[in-house]
Amino acid sequence: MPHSSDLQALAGLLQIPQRVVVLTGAGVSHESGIPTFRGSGGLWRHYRPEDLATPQAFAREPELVWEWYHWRRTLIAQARPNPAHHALVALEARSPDFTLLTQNVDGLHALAGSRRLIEIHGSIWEVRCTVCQAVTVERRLDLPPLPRCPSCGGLLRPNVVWFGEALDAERLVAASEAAQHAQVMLVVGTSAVVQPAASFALWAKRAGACLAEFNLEPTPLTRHCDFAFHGQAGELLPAFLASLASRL
Ligand code: BV8
Ligand code: ZN
Repeated sequence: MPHSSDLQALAGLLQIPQRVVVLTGAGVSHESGIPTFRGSGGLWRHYRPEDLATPQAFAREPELVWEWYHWRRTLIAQARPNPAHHALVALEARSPDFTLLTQNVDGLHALAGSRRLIEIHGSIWEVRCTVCQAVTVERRLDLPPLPRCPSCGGLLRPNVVWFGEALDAERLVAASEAAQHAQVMLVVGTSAVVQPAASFALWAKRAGACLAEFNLEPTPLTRHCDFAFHGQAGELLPAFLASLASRL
């Protein structure tokens, strides 16, 4: 479908309060210095996320998978929210009915101040015991190569959703509910290949939402969008908020 790249027109839509849902991916953290999963300069050595972010990889080589997460945790610990994260906090502040769905596990949306936030793939700052299932926040960067549960000695894993694993049922229901009731849905910095996250945008569209993509490059979602803005989220989103403010 032909889509508009008229930021003013999209801003016009939000003059009356709407149910706004935003779906973000790794692209929104890219300008904070965190590599994306599939873009150029991809995530780590010659591995694909689908090779490492799986229960099978963890069962086979827990040291390698933890080495990847130790590397990412150290990188993310030095990262700060960028203008894209801050623009989404400002959008939440002016939207009475707002939900931010993120595929990112880096915690930067929460750090920026987003509150109506669902981290659908979990958090790199939480660990879960593979034996007693205890979940704890763990921010230390000097963990042993294979961290152990303090209460039962079981092997700890990052408390994130790996490929082949189901999303947390509560979060999945909340996310799909929000998507299906959205009147405007923004999709920011995602290649829209990972499921079921990418489908949230299609469910919103099918339920009548206006769909707007903010991404560096076209994605499989672009053709379903009413608006598509191609560029850096850290520039596009503040410009979008500025056009909203100029209409007050
Ligand atoms: C499940 C957490 C079933 C770990 C991640 C159809 C239906 C259901 C499932 C499937 C299906 N088809 C395939 C599947 C299986 C699989 C899947 O989706 N595979 C893909 C590869 C095809 N899905 C699953 O396994 C999911 N589970 O379905 O379970 C089930 C049900 C019941 C019982 C048992 C099982 C679980 C998927 C979750 C996987 N976990 N992460 C971790 O992070 O360590 S996914 C991983 O990819 C990250 O979370 C990441 O966020 C996510 C998506 O990637 P993106 O965020 O989009 O990042 P990417 O690099 O790809 O793209 C960045 C984009 O930003 C690019 O377009 C780039 O151009 C743009 N960009 C870059 N810089 C900027 C920018 N844009 C703007 N500004 C910039 N500056
Ligand atoms: Zn335990």
